[in-house]
Amino acid sequence: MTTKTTTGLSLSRRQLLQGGAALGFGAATLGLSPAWANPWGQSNTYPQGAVEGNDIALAIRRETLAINRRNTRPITINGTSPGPLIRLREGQDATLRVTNLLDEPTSIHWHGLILPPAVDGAPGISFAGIAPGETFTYRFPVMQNGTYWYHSHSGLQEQLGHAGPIVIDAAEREPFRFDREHVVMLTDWTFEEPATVFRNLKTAEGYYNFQERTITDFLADMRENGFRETARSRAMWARMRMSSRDIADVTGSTYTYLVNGQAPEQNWTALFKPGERLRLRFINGSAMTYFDVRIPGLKMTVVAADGQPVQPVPVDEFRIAVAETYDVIITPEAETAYTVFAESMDRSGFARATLAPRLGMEAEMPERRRISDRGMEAMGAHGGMDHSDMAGMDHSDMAGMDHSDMAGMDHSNMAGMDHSNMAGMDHSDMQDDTSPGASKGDLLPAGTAQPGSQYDQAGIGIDPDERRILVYRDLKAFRPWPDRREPEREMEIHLTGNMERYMWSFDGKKFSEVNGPIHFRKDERLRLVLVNDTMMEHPIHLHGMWMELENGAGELIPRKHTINVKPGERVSALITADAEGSWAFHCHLLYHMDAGMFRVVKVS
Ligand SMILES: [Cu+2]
Repeated sequence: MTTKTTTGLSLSRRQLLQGGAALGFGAATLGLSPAWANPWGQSNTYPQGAVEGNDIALAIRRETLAINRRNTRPITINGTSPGPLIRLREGQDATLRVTNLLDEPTSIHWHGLILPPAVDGAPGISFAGIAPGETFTYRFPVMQNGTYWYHSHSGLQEQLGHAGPIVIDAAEREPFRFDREHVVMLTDWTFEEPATVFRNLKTAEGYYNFQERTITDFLADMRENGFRETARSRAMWARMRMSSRDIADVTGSTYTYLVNGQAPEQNWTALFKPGERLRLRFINGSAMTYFDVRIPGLKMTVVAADGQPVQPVPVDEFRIAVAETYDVIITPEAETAYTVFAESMDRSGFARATLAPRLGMEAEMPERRRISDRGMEAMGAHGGMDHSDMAGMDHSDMAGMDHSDMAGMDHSNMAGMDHSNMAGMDHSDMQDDTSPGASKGDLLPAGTAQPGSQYDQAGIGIDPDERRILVYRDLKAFRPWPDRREPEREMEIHLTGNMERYMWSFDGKKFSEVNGPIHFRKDERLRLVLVNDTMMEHPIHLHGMWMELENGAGELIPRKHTINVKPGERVSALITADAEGSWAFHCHLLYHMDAGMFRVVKVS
């Protein structure tokens, strides 16, 4: 038995640890396993403990635990939720034995890891799932390094806390230095059963959206924009049967936002010595929540995205889509506390932690920002496009719309967009359900930013003039990735949905309605174009292969496992289809995936 486990503590001991003593430097002094130390002698604090070694055992069960000091029944991994940090080493062979102690099937997907399809962990694709009472052994070579995470790929289990962080230590020195590191895993917890949340979403549009505009908002708008403008803008949204506040479909009205399993009042605290370079490994392990992350008083330097090293980008704030990871370096110089503040994108709540030189210190929390409205920019990329996919919308009203209304609106998002290309686009291939997209004669050169993108925008509710905010345009690979071929063909997939009936799909078809997989030819280089025909963000995740985001970085094109597509946006990614087998491809918003925004990609 080579597994070293730091989670095998009695509950009282663990509670003691969570209470504070071990949150910072304590791990070593309390005699915990050296699992904390990585090859360069840095330490990592993560309150749920770590497992490492060549043979790791994980037990999945549902049990009573306190979350935000209230007893509830999450799914735990080795007794904690979120689960322990799994610490691997680039170049090792990993063996992970997962025992299902639930009364239903389960699974673990290793999010962002490149591995054989049989151990990818998406049930019904190349793996049957793990039956109750069964132990499934995942064995794979670890061929990469960086910050990743794991989660259930069965039903809605991820919403019950069946997730945890993965850190893979690099075989060689990484291209940035740091003295100490901390995992910051963000999740959204609800005391409701996930099935109830899903039912609520299906039966009542906007069920969790308690931030509908009020008469007070109306009066405030009127003062700002005048009566005509305000009335028209509201009438327009009403005609489109959408609320400009449908920014998140599940909100702080049911969610408690957690950092490493701790609610804002519990204030998870990580320690530092002034002058140290700290590496924070941010993981968005939420089911549904995008976060805007900042540490008031500190500049953050983004050094990795989705586990992959990028050219350093100094920022004041970054938005992290569901399932993304970002590594940042900070250097707190002062003997003072700092707040790590992660506001949910819709502003309905926040997660919070503290960085401090000593336990018990606290910094002020920044002022909460106002919820923002989705303006017409959400409709931006749709100029000239076929809206027939958007079944729930009545476009007849829009035809009659007085577009002079739009004059007063903020078109800045649209400025970078070239609509001329889109008008001439051929949408005929959208009708084909099994092979969206077809070979096209004139492909734009690889690495250039494609039209319709908003890579220089952070997205709704975030003001780029206020502070320096990370945008996709900033992401440049630390060094060029090996396959620099031009794409041989282009495949276009539309992200589609019907908000009223809570149906989410690709190319207008739910997963249950499609006949077969999307086909990639083995070893082909292809361009995947994602067009978001909906009013919501979708973080799109491809298993088994990287997606290289065509954000204009030329040969330093960055690669990602999850790409956020903003409302109305068109993004493109290059893929080297080198991973033979069947792979999941889906929106990483849990309820969108479950509703049908899911496909199988077959590489053969
Ligand atoms: Cu989605």
